Amino acid sequence: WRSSAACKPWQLGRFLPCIWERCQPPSCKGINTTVGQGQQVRAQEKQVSEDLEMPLARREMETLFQEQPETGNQYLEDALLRSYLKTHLPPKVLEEVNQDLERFGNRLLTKIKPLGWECELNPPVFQQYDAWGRRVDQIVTCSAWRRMKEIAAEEGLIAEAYERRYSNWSRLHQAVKLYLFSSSSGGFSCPLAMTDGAAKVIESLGIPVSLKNAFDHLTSRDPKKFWTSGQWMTERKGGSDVANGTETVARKQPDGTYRLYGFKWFTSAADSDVTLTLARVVDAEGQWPQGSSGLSLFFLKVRDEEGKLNSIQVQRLKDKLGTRQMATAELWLHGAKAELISAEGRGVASISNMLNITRIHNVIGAVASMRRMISLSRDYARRRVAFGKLLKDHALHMQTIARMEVQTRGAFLLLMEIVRLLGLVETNMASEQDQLLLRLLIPVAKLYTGKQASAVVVEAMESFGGQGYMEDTGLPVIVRDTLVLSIWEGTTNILSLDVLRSLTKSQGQVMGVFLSTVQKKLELASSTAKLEPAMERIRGAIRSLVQFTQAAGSKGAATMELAARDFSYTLARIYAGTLLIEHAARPDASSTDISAARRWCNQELCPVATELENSSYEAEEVLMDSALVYEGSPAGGSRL
Ligand code: UCC
Repeated sequence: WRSSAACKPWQLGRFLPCIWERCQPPSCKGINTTVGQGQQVRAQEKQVSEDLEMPLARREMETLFQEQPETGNQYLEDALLRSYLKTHLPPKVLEEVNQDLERFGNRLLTKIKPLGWECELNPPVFQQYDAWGRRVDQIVTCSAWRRMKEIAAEEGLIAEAYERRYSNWSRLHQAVKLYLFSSSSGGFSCPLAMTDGAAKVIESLGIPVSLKNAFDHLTSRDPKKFWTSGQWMTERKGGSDVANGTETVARKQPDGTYRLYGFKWFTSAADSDVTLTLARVVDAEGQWPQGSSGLSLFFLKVRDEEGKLNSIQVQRLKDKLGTRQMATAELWLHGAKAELISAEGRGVASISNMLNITRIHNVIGAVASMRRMISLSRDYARRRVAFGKLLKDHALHMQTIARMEVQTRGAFLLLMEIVRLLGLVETNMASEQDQLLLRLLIPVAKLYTGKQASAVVVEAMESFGGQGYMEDTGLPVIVRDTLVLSIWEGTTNILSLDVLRSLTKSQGQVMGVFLSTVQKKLELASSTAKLEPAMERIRGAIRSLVQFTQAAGSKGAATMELAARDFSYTLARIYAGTLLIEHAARPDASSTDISAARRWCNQELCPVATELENSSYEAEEVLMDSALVYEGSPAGGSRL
């Protein structure tokens, strides 16, 4: 290692690989050194560092290390969250919730975040056979994952919503805790989403006697008692068209229970204790009904009292792009014992109660990942110097982060609005309008925030330069885990069609409620002059939206289906803009609140009207869509 003519790699770039090998200090080659050798090596290293022949590049490396971005107590650092709670919560509730969240923020920082990283480093492993050849189908999870389950119970991450100690604000309190938990949870947010959904289904059934025990476990604060639930919907034919894709059948048993036979292709958090799933009940002739009205909802325990699987075999774990901390499996049901919990043929309608909850959790995950990336990005900008100054002093860099911030603020307020409404519904304080609005806003928010989050986290990753692309920074994990949000729990198009379903089901009433709610919120904000330009843009978008609905109404269902995505985006942008205006009209609003509202409203608020004007929903354009897609494809000729 002594500097010598033969050992100066920087002068011998061409021969670097072989010479560099010879020049490594012994310890670098994995050879242990004795104490004496160690001293010698240190002296030699000193000499090297003083070597005036050391090239500039090498010397600079000594100071090139970047400072790691860090965040503190997430709750204390989230200005929008705190101002929202201060504005909406009654003082007594605010005092207690504030204390709880500050404490939880500290626990997240010091205890939970490291566990989340451990979950990432130790993904679940599938052990199919034991050492003696017996089939065991064990999904082995790490201790940090199991600890997350205990923490979820201790923190009441499900219980909080069902105990209702803060009446209609309990749901919001729970959602805020889940929002803070999400990015540190090591993927444990996923089983919590489904657990919440299962508890909701059971509660909406009136907590039947047979499910009372399960409900108590799912909503328990006792780590020893707490259960998580899965949601087994997706089969081999796909996850969107549940009505035609479900092949699992249910055979009634003499004791009134059922045995399920089928193959579940995509079961998230397969280590859960219980699950809800769909199947077709076999009749006396051995036939089973097809389509949506042939589906019924079942509850089952994954294992029996002795820990043996309930006639279930695990085929394999899924090899996913992200959410690798969480076991997603393919499962064979070979007569799994289950309880029918919906009316026969009402499976989809019943499981919708679960879907609406898990879709809200999806929104929570989307907003949380945007917030996390921006927090890291803004901290990094305070530390990293480039072109002679800190990143935060580069106006273009700040503009980029500020644009992400505005997106995140709009998404956050959408989330708060939904959980506020849900809290009212769950405590029988909601009007019929509130219920309709909630039904509409859940798919709107799910589809819109899923897309926003994907865009924001990728943009935020770029703000770290090459470091953002490095696995060991943890940033790619956030990106990967976020990308699933626009896919699971219903893709963007499926959710857009669900928006239309809510319109049809209510015979258009949801639109009336949407428009009148926006109008009311704007009226309340009208005294704030600085918000007038933003309000005028919302009013203009509403006029265009009304014109669109009138025009589309005369064109029929096919046009509406083609416009579904643009229509849903329009609703999301108008409603989030209105919420930002409402928040900025508070007496103690800041200039940044006003700016966020103004900037949000400066984007195109009614894309569906623009696309209608562009004739995008006309028959010729539909043909052209296919022509564009299939040009040059061997299938093109036959398709066109
Ligand atoms: O399982 C998965 C991954 C789990 C991971 C969860 C973690 C997430 C948390 C993230 C945290 C970070 S992914 C698999 C998820 N699968 C889906 O989301 C399914 C997607 N497909 C759909 O949503 C479809 O639109 C279906 C299945 C709902 C379509 O089924 P149908 O049978 O064709 O629909 P119908 O016939 O229109 O509706 C049947 C009934 C109707 O009620 P009735 O009969 O009274 O008129 C509908 O109004 O169901 C009602 N319904 C709803 N009601 C349908 N959807 C809803 C809804 N969203 N809300 C209320």
